[in-house]
Amino acid sequence: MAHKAGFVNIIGNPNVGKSTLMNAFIGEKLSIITSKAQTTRHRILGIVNGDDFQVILSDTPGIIKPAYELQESMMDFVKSAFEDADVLIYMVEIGEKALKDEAFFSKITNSKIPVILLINKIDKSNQENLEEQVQFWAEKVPNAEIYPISALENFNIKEVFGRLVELLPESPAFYPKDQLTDKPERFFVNEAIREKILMNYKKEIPYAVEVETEEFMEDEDIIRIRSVIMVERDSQKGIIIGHKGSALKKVGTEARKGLEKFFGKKIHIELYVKVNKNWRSNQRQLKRFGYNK
Ligand code: GDP
Ligand code: K
Ligand code: MG
Repeated sequence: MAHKAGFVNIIGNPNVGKSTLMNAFIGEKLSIITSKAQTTRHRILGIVNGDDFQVILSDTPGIIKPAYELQESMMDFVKSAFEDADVLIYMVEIGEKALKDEAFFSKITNSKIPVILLINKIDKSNQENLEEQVQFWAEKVPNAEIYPISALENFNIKEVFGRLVELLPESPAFYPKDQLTDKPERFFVNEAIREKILMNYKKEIPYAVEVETEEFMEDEDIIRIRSVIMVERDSQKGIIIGHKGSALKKVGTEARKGLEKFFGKKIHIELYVKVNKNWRSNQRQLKRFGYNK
């Protein structure tokens, strides 16, 4: 059989389950997942390799109306997902209504590349409800093939993946067959820490945080990591650290456990907090953190 390879881009509203789907396809936790919108900030490639295929998936931030510069570059990642895809996955969740952003929505309905529309979280729905949803989306996006799935419970994931491979063009692989992602190890460290920050602090705090890993030293049986948690204001620094350092310590412990699973090695992690005034609105800082092309 001829070799197939190509790019599959996943787009959709915040929190519909895009990152969960990407991880389900890959079988690894590449993308961080929380119940909060804007958990995913970058475009992350996940590569699934087989003897006769290479599927390059990209997980993107959810579709939002940008309110500050960080969000603008997050939306650039989403827009670029239309440009280089062989297949587009448009993900919605059960009960969702069509996008309010007409211009963006028409990009999907007028797409020249094949669109697979996934209705996710069907574990939360009944049959009648589901049939209604399929009907609704079939009318809204007539150019799409529709599949109900549960990314969380791995329902219909294999079937959808098989269809993706069918839709890809004949092509040699784009990446070495043992490569899982385009992002460096430090990126996953930053993300693991940011995930714990999203889970441990309320309101605006997680959105004001960026993580930078200054040291990543891998020995035979341990990885030594030092990372800085950047916030926008002094008041946020105190909140992150918490009473006698307890909050920061909790983040460190939880991130360490996640990273030990991810890397399959013992981890030593050192965290500290720094104020980087208004980094979210500063072009130079955003560039430094990898948000600008
Ligand atoms: P994203 O913002 O689109 O990347 O969504 P995430 O993958 O971060 O998931 C958002 C939330 O939805 C998380 O709490 C997930 O556990 C949850 N979720 C994702 N897929 C499913 C699913 O199939 N069923 C249910 N019940 N929850 C899901
Ligand atoms: K999320
Ligand atoms: Mg996500």
